[in-house]
Amino acid sequence: TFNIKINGMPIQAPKGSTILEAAKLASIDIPTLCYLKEINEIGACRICVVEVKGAKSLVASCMYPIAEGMEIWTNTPKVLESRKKTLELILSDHDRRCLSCVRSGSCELQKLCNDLKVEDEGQYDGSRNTYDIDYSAAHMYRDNNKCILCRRCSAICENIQGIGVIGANERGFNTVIASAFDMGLGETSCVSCGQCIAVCPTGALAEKDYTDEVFAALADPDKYVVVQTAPAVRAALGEAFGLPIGTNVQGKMVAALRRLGFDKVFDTDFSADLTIMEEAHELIDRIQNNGTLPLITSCSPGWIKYCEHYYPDMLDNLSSCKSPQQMFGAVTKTYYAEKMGLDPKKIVMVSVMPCTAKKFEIGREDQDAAGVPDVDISITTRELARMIDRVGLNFLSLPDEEFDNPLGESTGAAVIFGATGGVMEAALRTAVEELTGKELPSPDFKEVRGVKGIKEATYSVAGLDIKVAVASGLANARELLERVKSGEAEYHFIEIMGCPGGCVNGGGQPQQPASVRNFTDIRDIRAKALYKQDVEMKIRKSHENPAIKTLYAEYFGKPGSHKAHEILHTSYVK
Ligand code: HC1
Repeated sequence: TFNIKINGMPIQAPKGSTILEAAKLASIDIPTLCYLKEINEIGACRICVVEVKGAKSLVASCMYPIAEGMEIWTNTPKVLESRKKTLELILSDHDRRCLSCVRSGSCELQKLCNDLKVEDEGQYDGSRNTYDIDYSAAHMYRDNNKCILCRRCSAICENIQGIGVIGANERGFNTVIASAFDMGLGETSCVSCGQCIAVCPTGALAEKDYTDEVFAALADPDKYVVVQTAPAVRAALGEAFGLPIGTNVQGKMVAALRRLGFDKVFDTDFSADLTIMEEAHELIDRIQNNGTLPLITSCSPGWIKYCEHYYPDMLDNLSSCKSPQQMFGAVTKTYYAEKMGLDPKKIVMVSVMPCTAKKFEIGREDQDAAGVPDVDISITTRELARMIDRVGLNFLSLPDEEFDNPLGESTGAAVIFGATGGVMEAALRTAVEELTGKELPSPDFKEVRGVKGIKEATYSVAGLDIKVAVASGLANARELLERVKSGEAEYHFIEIMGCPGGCVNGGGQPQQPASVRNFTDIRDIRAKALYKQDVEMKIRKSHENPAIKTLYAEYFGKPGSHKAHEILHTSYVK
């Protein structure tokens, strides 16, 4: 450790710490704007400046390493004035219609302006850049009038997702974050993961909001409006209402949806179990019948689009299973509609997802088992939070309620889908029992858990070494796929999730500011909420879900049947 002084107070901090990190140890939050740990470490915005004894000018604390005996001041008039001036300069070229902004209340720029006592937003008004809003993508819009050029979005797109469809064009005052040749985002090979939205500090990037369409459906007496909620939503929705990260709010979420007026409140976890039935069957079939291996999971639509764009030669490796979101819609509009005597055309299937790519997925081809789209509207966790606020539901004081049945019944295997490695573990719980014909001594496959970008394991099952790998985040996916293509690694089964850490860290989850993200692994904490629920559930294997057993007995026959293929499987675009 080094001995340093911050604001005259002696502290010790580990060697290699930055001033920002050392200050945190002394309970001082130095404000940041561009800096995002391991994602955007460019020291450019100058909000985090501090004084260091002996340094000629203020230094950027996010990048500046501490040294033995260093003396630092984080709160002098010079420091505070500098930060304030930086904010005033940002505001001089910023759309300041904050009241109607989607990020009002969660905007990091707004909070900094308040904290640093910016009183005159127009202090440095002069020339302004104005931009058309880019609505070309299916899942989001880009409003450069609210962009502060922090580059978090382009950094996560390039460094973490390995895609790089947005970046800085032009120079100086004309600098603008855009795609190559100023194409609309919808014309690029953007995969709709929404990670750029998750890290944007302002309202420059946001999902397309479909809450009005949901309210309209709910108000229409001719429509039967069914909602499904993804595994990861329950692990993060509470954050939008001030609850600690990692609070599982399943019960209150169900209560809120019921009070919003949905006719049925169901759970995507049900169809996650169904996915496992189909995918485990597909895996065993490919292993036993020399099918294309490795089999790769197909539930993450960002990953699917990435595979179509960047690895078209591996499309045969993809599972043909629709994602649980889509299977849910397909089962609702076929089996459930028939059972309940409902006209599928009158059912409005709404999904609540941690994901922005799900908005794109609902419009894909071959996702219409009943002749109408399997899913009609997909909203993010954030949009659901907005709906709850709009109708004045006091989320925190709602009771805990249960999902409706039968499509609300699920298992521990399904709920862990929301974390990286969860689909793999759920599939193994079923596939191994199927292959051995014996009950597993424990349903846990802990080797595939955790936030590491690439995980590998080998399991000896019925005389066969089954090799598996799990990747999350698309740069990690690329690394893994390159190893497979070069022959350096061989697997039977691979799980890929588009977002780093899996759906818990999806692009549609409540945004956490840099002040939290830089010091907390939100992926890990949210995932823990799901693994905790798994352990607490009575049934932890998909093939033991009684509602799934009934569904096969009454409708599909067995996994991989002709009818299952027609309704639950899909195809990809080469
Ligand atoms: Fe996911 Fe999935 S786990 S993709 O991460 O397979 O979005 O949560 O709903 O469809 O079940 C997301 C989460 C989600 C699907 C499931």
